[in-house]
Amino acid sequence: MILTRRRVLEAGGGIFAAFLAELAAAAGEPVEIAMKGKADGSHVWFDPIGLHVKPGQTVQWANRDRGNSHTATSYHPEIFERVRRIPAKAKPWNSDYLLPDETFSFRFDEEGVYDYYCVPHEHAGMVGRIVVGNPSGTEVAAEATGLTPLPTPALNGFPPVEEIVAKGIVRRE
Ligand SMILES: [Cu+2]
Repeated sequence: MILTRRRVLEAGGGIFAAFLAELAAAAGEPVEIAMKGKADGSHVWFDPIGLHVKPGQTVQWANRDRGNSHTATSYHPEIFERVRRIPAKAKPWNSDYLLPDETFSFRFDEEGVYDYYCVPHEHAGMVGRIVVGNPSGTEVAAEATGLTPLPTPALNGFPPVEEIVAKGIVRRE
């Protein structure tokens, strides 16, 4: 495992969980993305919201929110007829509803940018982005007739690809 000096310094000054996730990502081990929410349900989010992994790496989503069910669902025409926001050759996924402490795993083989959302909380901006490898840019399919576009809070939620690649992990609460 090789971590750059900058990344080690950043992690040392940050949150330990993020450091562990970064170590796992660097080692090609499964990385957890938590589904979180405030106790009163006023805010829900993926933590981290942005994650950089290697091709072939597995990501596990875990519902760490006592008060809500969540999903991790890729933007893809085959799943709820959504605009595709994952690489053209990639397989779409849908965790279905995860109850508190339930998990779902998916292996990312194709290099590229993957955008996903939580079905019941997309309109609250509960989305996430995973960058696999070092893609040349965000590949988003052209708007196609009959597919449901993203609501504005979702569109505004994705961290920039460059930020994810630079930091490895992007957290926003
Ligand atoms: Cu949710």
